[in-house]
Amino acid sequence: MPIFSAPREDDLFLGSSFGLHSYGDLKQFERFFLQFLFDFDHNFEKPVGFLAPSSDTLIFAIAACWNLGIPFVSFDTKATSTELNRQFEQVDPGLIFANQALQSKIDHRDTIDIKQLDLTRSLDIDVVLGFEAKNYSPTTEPDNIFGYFFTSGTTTGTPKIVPLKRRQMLFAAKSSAKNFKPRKNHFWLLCMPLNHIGGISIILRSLLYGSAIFRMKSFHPKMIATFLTENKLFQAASLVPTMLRRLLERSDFFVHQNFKAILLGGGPVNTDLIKECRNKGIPLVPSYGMTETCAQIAANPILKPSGTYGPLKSVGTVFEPNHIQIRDENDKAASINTTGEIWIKGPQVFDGYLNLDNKNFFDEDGWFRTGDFGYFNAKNQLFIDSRRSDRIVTGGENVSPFEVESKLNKLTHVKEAAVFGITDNEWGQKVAAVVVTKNGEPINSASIKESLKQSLADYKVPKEIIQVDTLPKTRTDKVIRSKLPELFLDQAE
Ligand code: S0N
Ligand code: MG
Ligand code: MG
Repeated sequence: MPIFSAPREDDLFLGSSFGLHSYGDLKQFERFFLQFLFDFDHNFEKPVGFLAPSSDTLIFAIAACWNLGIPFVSFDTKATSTELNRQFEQVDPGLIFANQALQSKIDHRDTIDIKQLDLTRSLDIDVVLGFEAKNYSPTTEPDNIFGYFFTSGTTTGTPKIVPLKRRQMLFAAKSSAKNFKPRKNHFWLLCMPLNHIGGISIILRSLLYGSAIFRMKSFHPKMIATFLTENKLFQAASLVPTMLRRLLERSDFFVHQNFKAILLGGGPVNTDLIKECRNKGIPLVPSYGMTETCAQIAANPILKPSGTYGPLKSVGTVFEPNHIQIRDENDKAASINTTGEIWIKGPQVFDGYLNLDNKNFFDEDGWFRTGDFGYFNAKNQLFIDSRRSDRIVTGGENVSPFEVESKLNKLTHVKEAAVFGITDNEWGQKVAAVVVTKNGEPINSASIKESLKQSLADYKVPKEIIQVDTLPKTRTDKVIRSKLPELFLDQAE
């Protein structure tokens, strides 16, 4: 059943060149999808895999997985063949639906061209936008896995896998909806890739609340500026800080008076960007969250027209009944306005990484240790001071320095290497490496980068490679990563 018919052309810039697509009947798609899985003998004990850029088909397939209770795993299309094949080993998808251009990255596994699920083949399309809102009960298979997500690695550089359960996702979607109140017929802009929780949770919110998704194939600042400024149907957008910066660089970027919020997440944000939004009347909602918490777990409130802004640097208050505890170095609760490590517990927090000893990540009372540092003020507003030094956040992507180091160390002329993040205007942080070569042989940065690109997604490849004589180390011969920026920053470009 269509929920509402297509908006008029002058309401929305209809036309395929704008990346606006119509949605058909999800129920019909679900039957088609399920039949497909049976025909291909999918082993329902295993997740369904997707390796494809954002598309309507992928959105429908993920929505169908939720409705049918089938776990899925969506892989990073930017990952190299080496990375992907290792990830396939780790999660073992039963079937992989892949975009044709990406199939060559997959070794020894059956793949199906995702085009075969194409809506135009499976659906008799009536132009409809959005899903039918459905009140999902948290008691529907609450402990089943919704999906598996990859996050940056362990000390060995292998990515960690976060299994997220249906009840956790449901809780997270409901928490964020209390703030956003997504409504039918309103668009949520989806311009993030569909392998991270930030993009995928838009689909779930839409399924729950019937808000429509306006999907863009890739991040296109000019188009987004036009849409959000001129179109009254847009209500929300999820962005990472790099995307927001690119939008603010445009003099024509404003938002329509109906527009409610840009949900900003995926990494620290420069306060200049927040100030600029405030000056331009762009409602920005900085938040704090991660894959392990099914997206945001704290966020600023959506500002009412008469409201006053909260503190510039705060990521808002925690979504109840989740809890955040700030602990000092003795593991005791830190006092107000005192920085300590952030621990989290609550219904939208995951239960542990797949196939890892989770004792390192949870305490005996079930609190999850984030590795991030921050504090609360007297009004329970959360501030993030510093993110963990074993994770670089670049353009919203998490990079494990260990993973990059392990690849650098494999290069024949490299004696040892250390990888760290440098503050950067465009990316928030950019990946940098310091390298000690055998016999002090001079390095060729371009060729090192080229070699690394064979095995690492390009956003992980250091943008700066600095040759040094020695690395700062502890007495037990461990590199002191936190010292790297201060020691080598002036040698970076
Ligand atoms: C920022 C993006 C769009 C940049 O990609 P772009 O411009 O398309 O790059 P390319 O054209 O592919 O490449 C051009 C050059 O730029 C380099 N490059 C690309 N990306 C990066 C990067 N991230 N860092 C560093 N360099 C990058 C390429 O290497 C290439 O260089 P050369 O030519 O030298 O090879 C893109 O990166 C992007 O889409 N980022 C977002 C990813 C994302 O979704 N992150 C969110 C992850 N976090 C979460 O999901 C949890 C938080 C969360 O849930 C959330 C997050 C945001 C908003 C809301 C929420 C929520 O709580 O709901
Ligand atoms: Mg691009
Ligand atoms: Mg590239």
